[in-house]
Amino acid sequence: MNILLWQTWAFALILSSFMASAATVEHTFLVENKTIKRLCNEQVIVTVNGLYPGPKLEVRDGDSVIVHVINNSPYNITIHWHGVFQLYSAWSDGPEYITQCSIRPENKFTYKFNVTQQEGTLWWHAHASVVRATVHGAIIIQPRSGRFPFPKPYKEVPIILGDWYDGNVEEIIQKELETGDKIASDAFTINGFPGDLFNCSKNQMYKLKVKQGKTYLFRMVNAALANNLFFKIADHKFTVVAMDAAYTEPYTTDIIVIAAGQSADILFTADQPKGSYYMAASPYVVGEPVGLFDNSTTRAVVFYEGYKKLKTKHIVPLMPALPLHNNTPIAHKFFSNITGLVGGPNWVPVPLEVDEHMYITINMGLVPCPVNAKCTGPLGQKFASSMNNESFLLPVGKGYSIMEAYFYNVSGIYTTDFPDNPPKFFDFVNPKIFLDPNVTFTPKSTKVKQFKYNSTVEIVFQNTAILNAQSHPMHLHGMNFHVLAQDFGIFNPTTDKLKYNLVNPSIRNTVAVPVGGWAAIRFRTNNPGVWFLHCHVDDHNLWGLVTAFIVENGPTPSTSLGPPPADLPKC
Ligand SMILES: *[C@@H]1O[C@H](CO)[C@@H](O)[C@H](O)[C@H]1NC(C)=O
Ligand SMILES: *[C@@H]1O[C@H](CO)[C@@H](O)[C@H](O)[C@H]1NC(C)=O
Ligand SMILES: *[C@@H]1O[C@H](CO)[C@@H](O)[C@H](O)[C@H]1NC(C)=O
Ligand SMILES: *[C@@H]1O[C@H](CO)[C@@H](O)[C@H](O)[C@H]1NC(C)=O
Ligand SMILES: *[C@@H]1O[C@H](CO)[C@@H](O)[C@H](O)[C@H]1NC(C)=O
Ligand SMILES: *[C@@H]1O[C@H](CO)[C@@H](O)[C@H](O)[C@H]1NC(C)=O
Ligand SMILES: *[C@@H]1O[C@H](CO)[C@@H](O)[C@H](O)[C@H]1NC(C)=O
Ligand SMILES: *[C@@H]1O[C@H](CO)[C@@H](O)[C@H](O)[C@H]1NC(C)=O
Ligand SMILES: *[C@@H]1O[C@H](CO)[C@@H](O)[C@H](O)[C@H]1NC(C)=O
Ligand SMILES: *[C@@H]1O[C@H](CO)[C@@H](O)[C@H](O)[C@H]1NC(C)=O
Ligand SMILES: [Cu+2]
Repeated sequence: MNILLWQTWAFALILSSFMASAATVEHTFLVENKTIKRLCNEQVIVTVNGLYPGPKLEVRDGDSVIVHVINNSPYNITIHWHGVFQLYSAWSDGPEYITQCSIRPENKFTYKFNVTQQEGTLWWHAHASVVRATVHGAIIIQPRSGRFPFPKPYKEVPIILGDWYDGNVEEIIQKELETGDKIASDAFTINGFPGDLFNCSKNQMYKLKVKQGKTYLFRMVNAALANNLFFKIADHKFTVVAMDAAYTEPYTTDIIVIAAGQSADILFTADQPKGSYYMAASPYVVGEPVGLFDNSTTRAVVFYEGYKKLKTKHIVPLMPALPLHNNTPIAHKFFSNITGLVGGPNWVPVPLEVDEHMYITINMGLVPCPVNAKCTGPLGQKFASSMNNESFLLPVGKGYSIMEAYFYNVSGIYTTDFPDNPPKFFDFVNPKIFLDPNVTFTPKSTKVKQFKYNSTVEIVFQNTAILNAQSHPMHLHGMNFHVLAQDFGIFNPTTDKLKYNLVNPSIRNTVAVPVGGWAAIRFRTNNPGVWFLHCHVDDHNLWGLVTAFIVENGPTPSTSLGPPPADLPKC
């Protein structure tokens, strides 16, 4: 072997052993007030380390993560690591009243977890009230090998989509909960900026400078509180390579549809003539009248290096044509066309034997306005939402989170009788049930479902048309699932099971259940703990469209949940 080759080989060896060893990534998240100006007003918002969007957390698969969260904000907060499995570390998952009580102002808590067999883009966000509106950021998990299952991109670019409320978002949502009504955001944002379609925002626009011919990897997150979004760049195409940090068969498209809570890894090649092009996002919403949702468009600019030299005149970027807000065929095509990368890194085959079947209806609905209160929701009542007609009540003021109550055998916090089926069957998707008083009112409860360790669970989520048919992005903590099929109408077990893709379905943590339709998912309960299941549209979540899955311990100490960390906040 000649000396040069040998050196190269030795260097490669050192590099690969360096690559293979797991590291500890440690950060401090200081949660604090910060005054920033968006639209035409200054607002005090809550940030992590003064940043909006928050700092990106970059790790490699296999790393240990330690994040010291110091709460100097005026609100109770927790942080959730959205999509991170939290294998055997459920105490670090974060949802308030589910796995922990919140970190009160002037208190702190240290989250500790390992990243295990995941690659791609996820995100972190506050998981108490609606603090996440401004407290969120990307989690980027690099492959431990340093190799992607696609050509190495020239650069990686976080694209965080969000929404903005022209006021104090906590107060706005509190008001919404009191009056029982719904309040829409005032703008969407790309990397924190609403863009030049808004007053006072001409200079508040994200700009991405690209080199012609190069390929960029977009680390995209939909962090908006309440909306699914369409995303386009004029004259360009994308190749989706992962969703929710699970690799997909490369999928080429000129539009991205990203539901609230979802994340995506997207290749973007600057293959057009040197110029400037808008990137833009607008809502995908069905079944809601304008006023109840934000129908605005946010935009940013992709600017080719060297373009200014060619053209000295005022530059007007090309604008992509976005679909109308209710274009369901585009959303359905995108979601149903994505398939998993069989045999790729961390691919998991679909479990074929099912132990537990659940059929879960997703309902909007009402609860009665409290006596002496004035409610401005439909029929003068309050909005509520439910699954199988159980509208979830967090165990506020009871002294324990659900997981602490489970771990310490404390009774009176929750019950384990969340139903496997809806209490009554009717024409779920018929628009005539819009305000049918027989079915619109829903009871409140704190019902969860308990599973044996390592059960295979199949859930069919069924959207209904009560109060209006919408697309709900359902998010499960702690475990990814395969999306077997999704379609419109009422799920028919005989005919619709034939549509299941058991070969290469996409693996996700959040599924957008089609409007007036259903989605079937399957997963294995391989992670002991208490796992939140909820709609990622925050008002639906706060109105009760949530439950939790308790996964029992496995047979050995190493497959069991340990005791809570000593610094876990007390209620
Ligand atoms: C943060 O801002 C809120 C809302 O403006 C205010 O009520 C609170 O006093 C501020 N807290 C701190 C610690 O600055
Ligand atoms: C992370 O993995 C290491 C090595 O397997 C283990 O010792 C440690 O307890 C794990 N940490 C957490 C928080 O699960
Ligand atoms: C911008 O300001 C003008 C004048 O105050 C107002 O008429 C218009 O509605 C505003 N546009 C937006 C998008 O807020
Ligand atoms: C939403 O805005 C678009 C223009 O951006 C408009 O064409 C459409 O009619 C609006 N939708 C509604 C329901 O007003
Ligand atoms: C992609 O979507 C279109 C339109 O919904 C559908 O006709 C086609 O079968 C889908 N392809 C795949 C591979 O799912
Ligand atoms: C809770 O109850 C289970 C089953 O009865 C028991 O194994 C466990 O030790 C109890 N845990 C505590 C903390 O008392
Ligand atoms: C509600 O009750 C009325 C009267 O009993 C009945 O006609 C109607 O079909 C019921 N609606 C549903 C959705 O069950
Ligand atoms: C939900 O429960 C309430 C109270 O029992 C009942 O009136 C209503 O019909 C149920 N709704 C549905 C959708 O099952
Ligand atoms: C989980 O169940 C599957 C299928 O029954 C089995 O192959 C696997 O070994 C089990 N895993 C554990 C950790 O028990
Ligand atoms: C903050 O948390 C504490 C303890 O859980 C609770 O007593 C208090 O009501 C919470 N505050 C708010 C505003 O939710
Ligand atoms: Cu929802």
